[in-house]
Amino acid sequence: MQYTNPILSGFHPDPSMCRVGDDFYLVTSTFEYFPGLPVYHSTDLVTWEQIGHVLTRDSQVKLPKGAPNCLGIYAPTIRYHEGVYYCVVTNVAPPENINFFVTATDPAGEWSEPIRLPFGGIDPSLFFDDDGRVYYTGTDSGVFICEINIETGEAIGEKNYAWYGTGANNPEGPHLYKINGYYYLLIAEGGTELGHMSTIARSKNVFGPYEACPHNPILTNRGTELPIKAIGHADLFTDANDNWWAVCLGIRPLSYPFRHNMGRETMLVPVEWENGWPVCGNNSRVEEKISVDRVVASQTNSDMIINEDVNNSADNGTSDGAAVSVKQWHYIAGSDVTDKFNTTTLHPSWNYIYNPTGNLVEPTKDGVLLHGNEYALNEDESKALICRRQEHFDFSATVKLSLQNCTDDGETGISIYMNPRHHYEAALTFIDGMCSIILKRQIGSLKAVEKIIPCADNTVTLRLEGSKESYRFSYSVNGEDFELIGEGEAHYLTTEVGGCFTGNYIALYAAKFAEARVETFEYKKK
Ligand code: 6LW
Repeated sequence: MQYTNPILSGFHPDPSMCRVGDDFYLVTSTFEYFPGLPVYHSTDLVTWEQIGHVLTRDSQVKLPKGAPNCLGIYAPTIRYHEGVYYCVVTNVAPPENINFFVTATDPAGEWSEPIRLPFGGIDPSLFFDDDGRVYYTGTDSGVFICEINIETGEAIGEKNYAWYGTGANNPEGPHLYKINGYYYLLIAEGGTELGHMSTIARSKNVFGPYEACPHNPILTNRGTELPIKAIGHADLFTDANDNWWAVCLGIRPLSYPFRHNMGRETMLVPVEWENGWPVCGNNSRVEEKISVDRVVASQTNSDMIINEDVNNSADNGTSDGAAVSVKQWHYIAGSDVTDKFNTTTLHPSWNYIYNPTGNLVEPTKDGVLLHGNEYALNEDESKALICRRQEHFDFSATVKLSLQNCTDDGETGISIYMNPRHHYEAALTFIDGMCSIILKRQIGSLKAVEKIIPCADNTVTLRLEGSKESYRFSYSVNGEDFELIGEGEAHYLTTEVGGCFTGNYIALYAAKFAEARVETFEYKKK
């Protein structure tokens, strides 16, 4: 088997995996984006199909405002036990951290209402022991383990601080496993930046004492020349042929000095066992190109579609209006997308920032209507905005939109968006009664309108192109011939400059009471 890391490119941090038969299910953190926690399915570990989201309703989660601080939905864990999928997660919503789990019999959804857990901190995980007991692991002042009642979420007994790691900062992200009679506690250490790593310890007793692996860290790329950096926050699992694997996060910097714009991405690492300890990747290193003598699935030609009657809305933005199959409705991560916006549901790769409120975004059979509210793009509020991850360094994103109604500072456009304080956009607006295309950039407190181009028509096609060096904006009035509007440096829209735990999104928006209609959108990797 040969594959290339990341297996999920763009903003997909803190991966957690479970397998049922030949089917792998993976979830990643989403912070302020809604719906929360995309669920990906694969049978080969390389092609990942988004089959839904875990957190789709206000009754499950209320995302706190506060970007660009790191709030909202952190580090989930997905597990399967006796016919039920469990997803446990933290909503970092000051003044409290709400830890809860939801369940589903089909990982595509719907997932249940939350069951609240009596713990603070972050990075929850569940472990179902073979004697029927269930243990919660989490992180506050250290990594702790506590038995819980899985029906009610209540703690049974005390929290036990099990292991503080090997001495690096931020021991966190624990996952507990039982393998050949030992409890293994896998954690992340070193912080989620360049010093990131995974370490492991084991014990015959669930509450310890835990003995550290003699070759910790079992996963890290710190201090190496390898192109993937900041490897850590891993989850171990097996395939149906009993091969061991880990998923973990890592970053791909744009250049030196190391800055990354696509957030933390999901990597896949083969794992072998030696003397009762896991050996991950190439002696704990994670490479981009991996070739391993393994067969993942127990059967060939397994069907990617796991539930034919889910998402009966074969009401797919990618269709030409003809009936489409469930398979088309689903989204293969990292693939090109053409969205004609001719349905009343949005393609699953679109997100909102925060829980959607009111009727700011209205998908119709004739385009998505964006009803701008009083807020500008740089305000930390719910806005008339839909966005999708930047999944490749080199891409083009093309949108046809029309500005239908607008007050003085209203606008509609396409943005490359890290957070409310860091974004570049090309937009349509009215200036002195004249429709105009503008190029705006904001980097922290620096804000500029860099270009104003009068435009005879209120319908225009805007194109955003990304590369490791720059984001370029161009426009077309006939949809074919494009003229450059301007460009901005990629490295100012990076986590190291102005971000936190997320990666860049491509956003379509209307702001300051502008009314707009988005007709088509196309994302292509180059
Ligand atoms: C997560 C922590 C981490 O809770 O980053 O990389 C935090 N590891 O475990 C946010 O993703």
